[in-house]
Amino acid sequence: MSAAVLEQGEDAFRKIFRFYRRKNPPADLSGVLEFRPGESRLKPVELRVSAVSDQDAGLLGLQPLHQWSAYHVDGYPGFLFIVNPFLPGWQHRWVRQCLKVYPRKPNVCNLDLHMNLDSASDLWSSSHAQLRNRSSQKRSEKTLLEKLRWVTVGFHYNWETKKYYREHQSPFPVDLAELSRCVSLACGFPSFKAEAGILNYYHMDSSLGIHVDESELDHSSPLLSFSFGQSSIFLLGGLSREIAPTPMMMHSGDIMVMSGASRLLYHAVPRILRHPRGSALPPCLSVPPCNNDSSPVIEPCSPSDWEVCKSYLQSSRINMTVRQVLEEGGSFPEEGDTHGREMTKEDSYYSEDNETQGTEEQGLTKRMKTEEQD
Ligand SMILES: O=C(O)CCC(=O)C(=O)O
Ligand SMILES: [Mn+2]
Repeated sequence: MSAAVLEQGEDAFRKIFRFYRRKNPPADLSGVLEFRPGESRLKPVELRVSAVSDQDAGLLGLQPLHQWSAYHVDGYPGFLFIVNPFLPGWQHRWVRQCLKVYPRKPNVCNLDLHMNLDSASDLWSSSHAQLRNRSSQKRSEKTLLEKLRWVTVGFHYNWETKKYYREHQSPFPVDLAELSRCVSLACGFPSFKAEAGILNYYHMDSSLGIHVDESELDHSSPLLSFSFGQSSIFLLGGLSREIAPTPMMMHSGDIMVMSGASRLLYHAVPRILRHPRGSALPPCLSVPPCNNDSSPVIEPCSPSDWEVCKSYLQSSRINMTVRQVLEEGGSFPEEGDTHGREMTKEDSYYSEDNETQGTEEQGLTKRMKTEEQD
């Protein structure tokens, strides 16, 4: 049955979500939009190519802006898709940051609840040897890194209250802020400020539930999304779940920008797709990491770090979303009983003495499922 047959109905989004999440028999992917020239639903976008110098783009591992391919999709004003603009060998550096650096304290991750801070602070050291030596055939116990589901940086999203709090923040990573600044300048959002990041770590059975990102206080700023590793299907819907979503293919290195009329659209990731022919990784990740060019912005990925990342990515996808939370010059509201007050230990979903394990899990499972459910 093609996805088009399922378009009508009360919750058209859910039907299509289930259609693409199905593994057996595998869903027909012929209706999934691929971002390539000649596709009738796409319109090439003129980026602000002079907004970022070739040199500054290069320091982030990005091609000169005039070489990027970016598209609008018919029917989704404000939605922009940039086809992998990374230089060969440079996605590797971002993947390493996602696995080795961003999960460290003071950033927050799903594992904080289940372990003491010492081991949580070093997921990489506890996992790298096992990952590096793993043969792809062998089933072995999951490393901590493979149990990582999300990391938050900057203003930490609270999964329970679905809010951000002034008092619950850690520094936003400088390299990721620079990458976000470059993309937002290229797309015509010069005042965008990277204030909160949610990193999602997916494995082959993971999916991300149907949702709208509306917790940010400023919806006039775009939401940026960066994907690495295995490909996935992304469903972009409308302002209501009754509107059937468009399935889109996201590959490693692709960037999406949700802005304007598309900023508050329903969306979801029903399926991660293993790279088909031969190699376990897509060609852009099958090259060695670029280590001969130094960058003051992003640390290199050594060949031995890449061995670990490579093993991880054989069955994983990483997505980083970057958001501006406050409007320009704005602050958190002072009213209400949760906004604006000092955060107590009980408010923090990773504190040890509250009952938030359940609530954190609820928030997480609602958003991200790792088994075939529903
Ligand atoms: O993984 C993705 O592509 C989407 C992530 C997302 O929608 C989110 O983090 O809000
Ligand atoms: Mn989202």
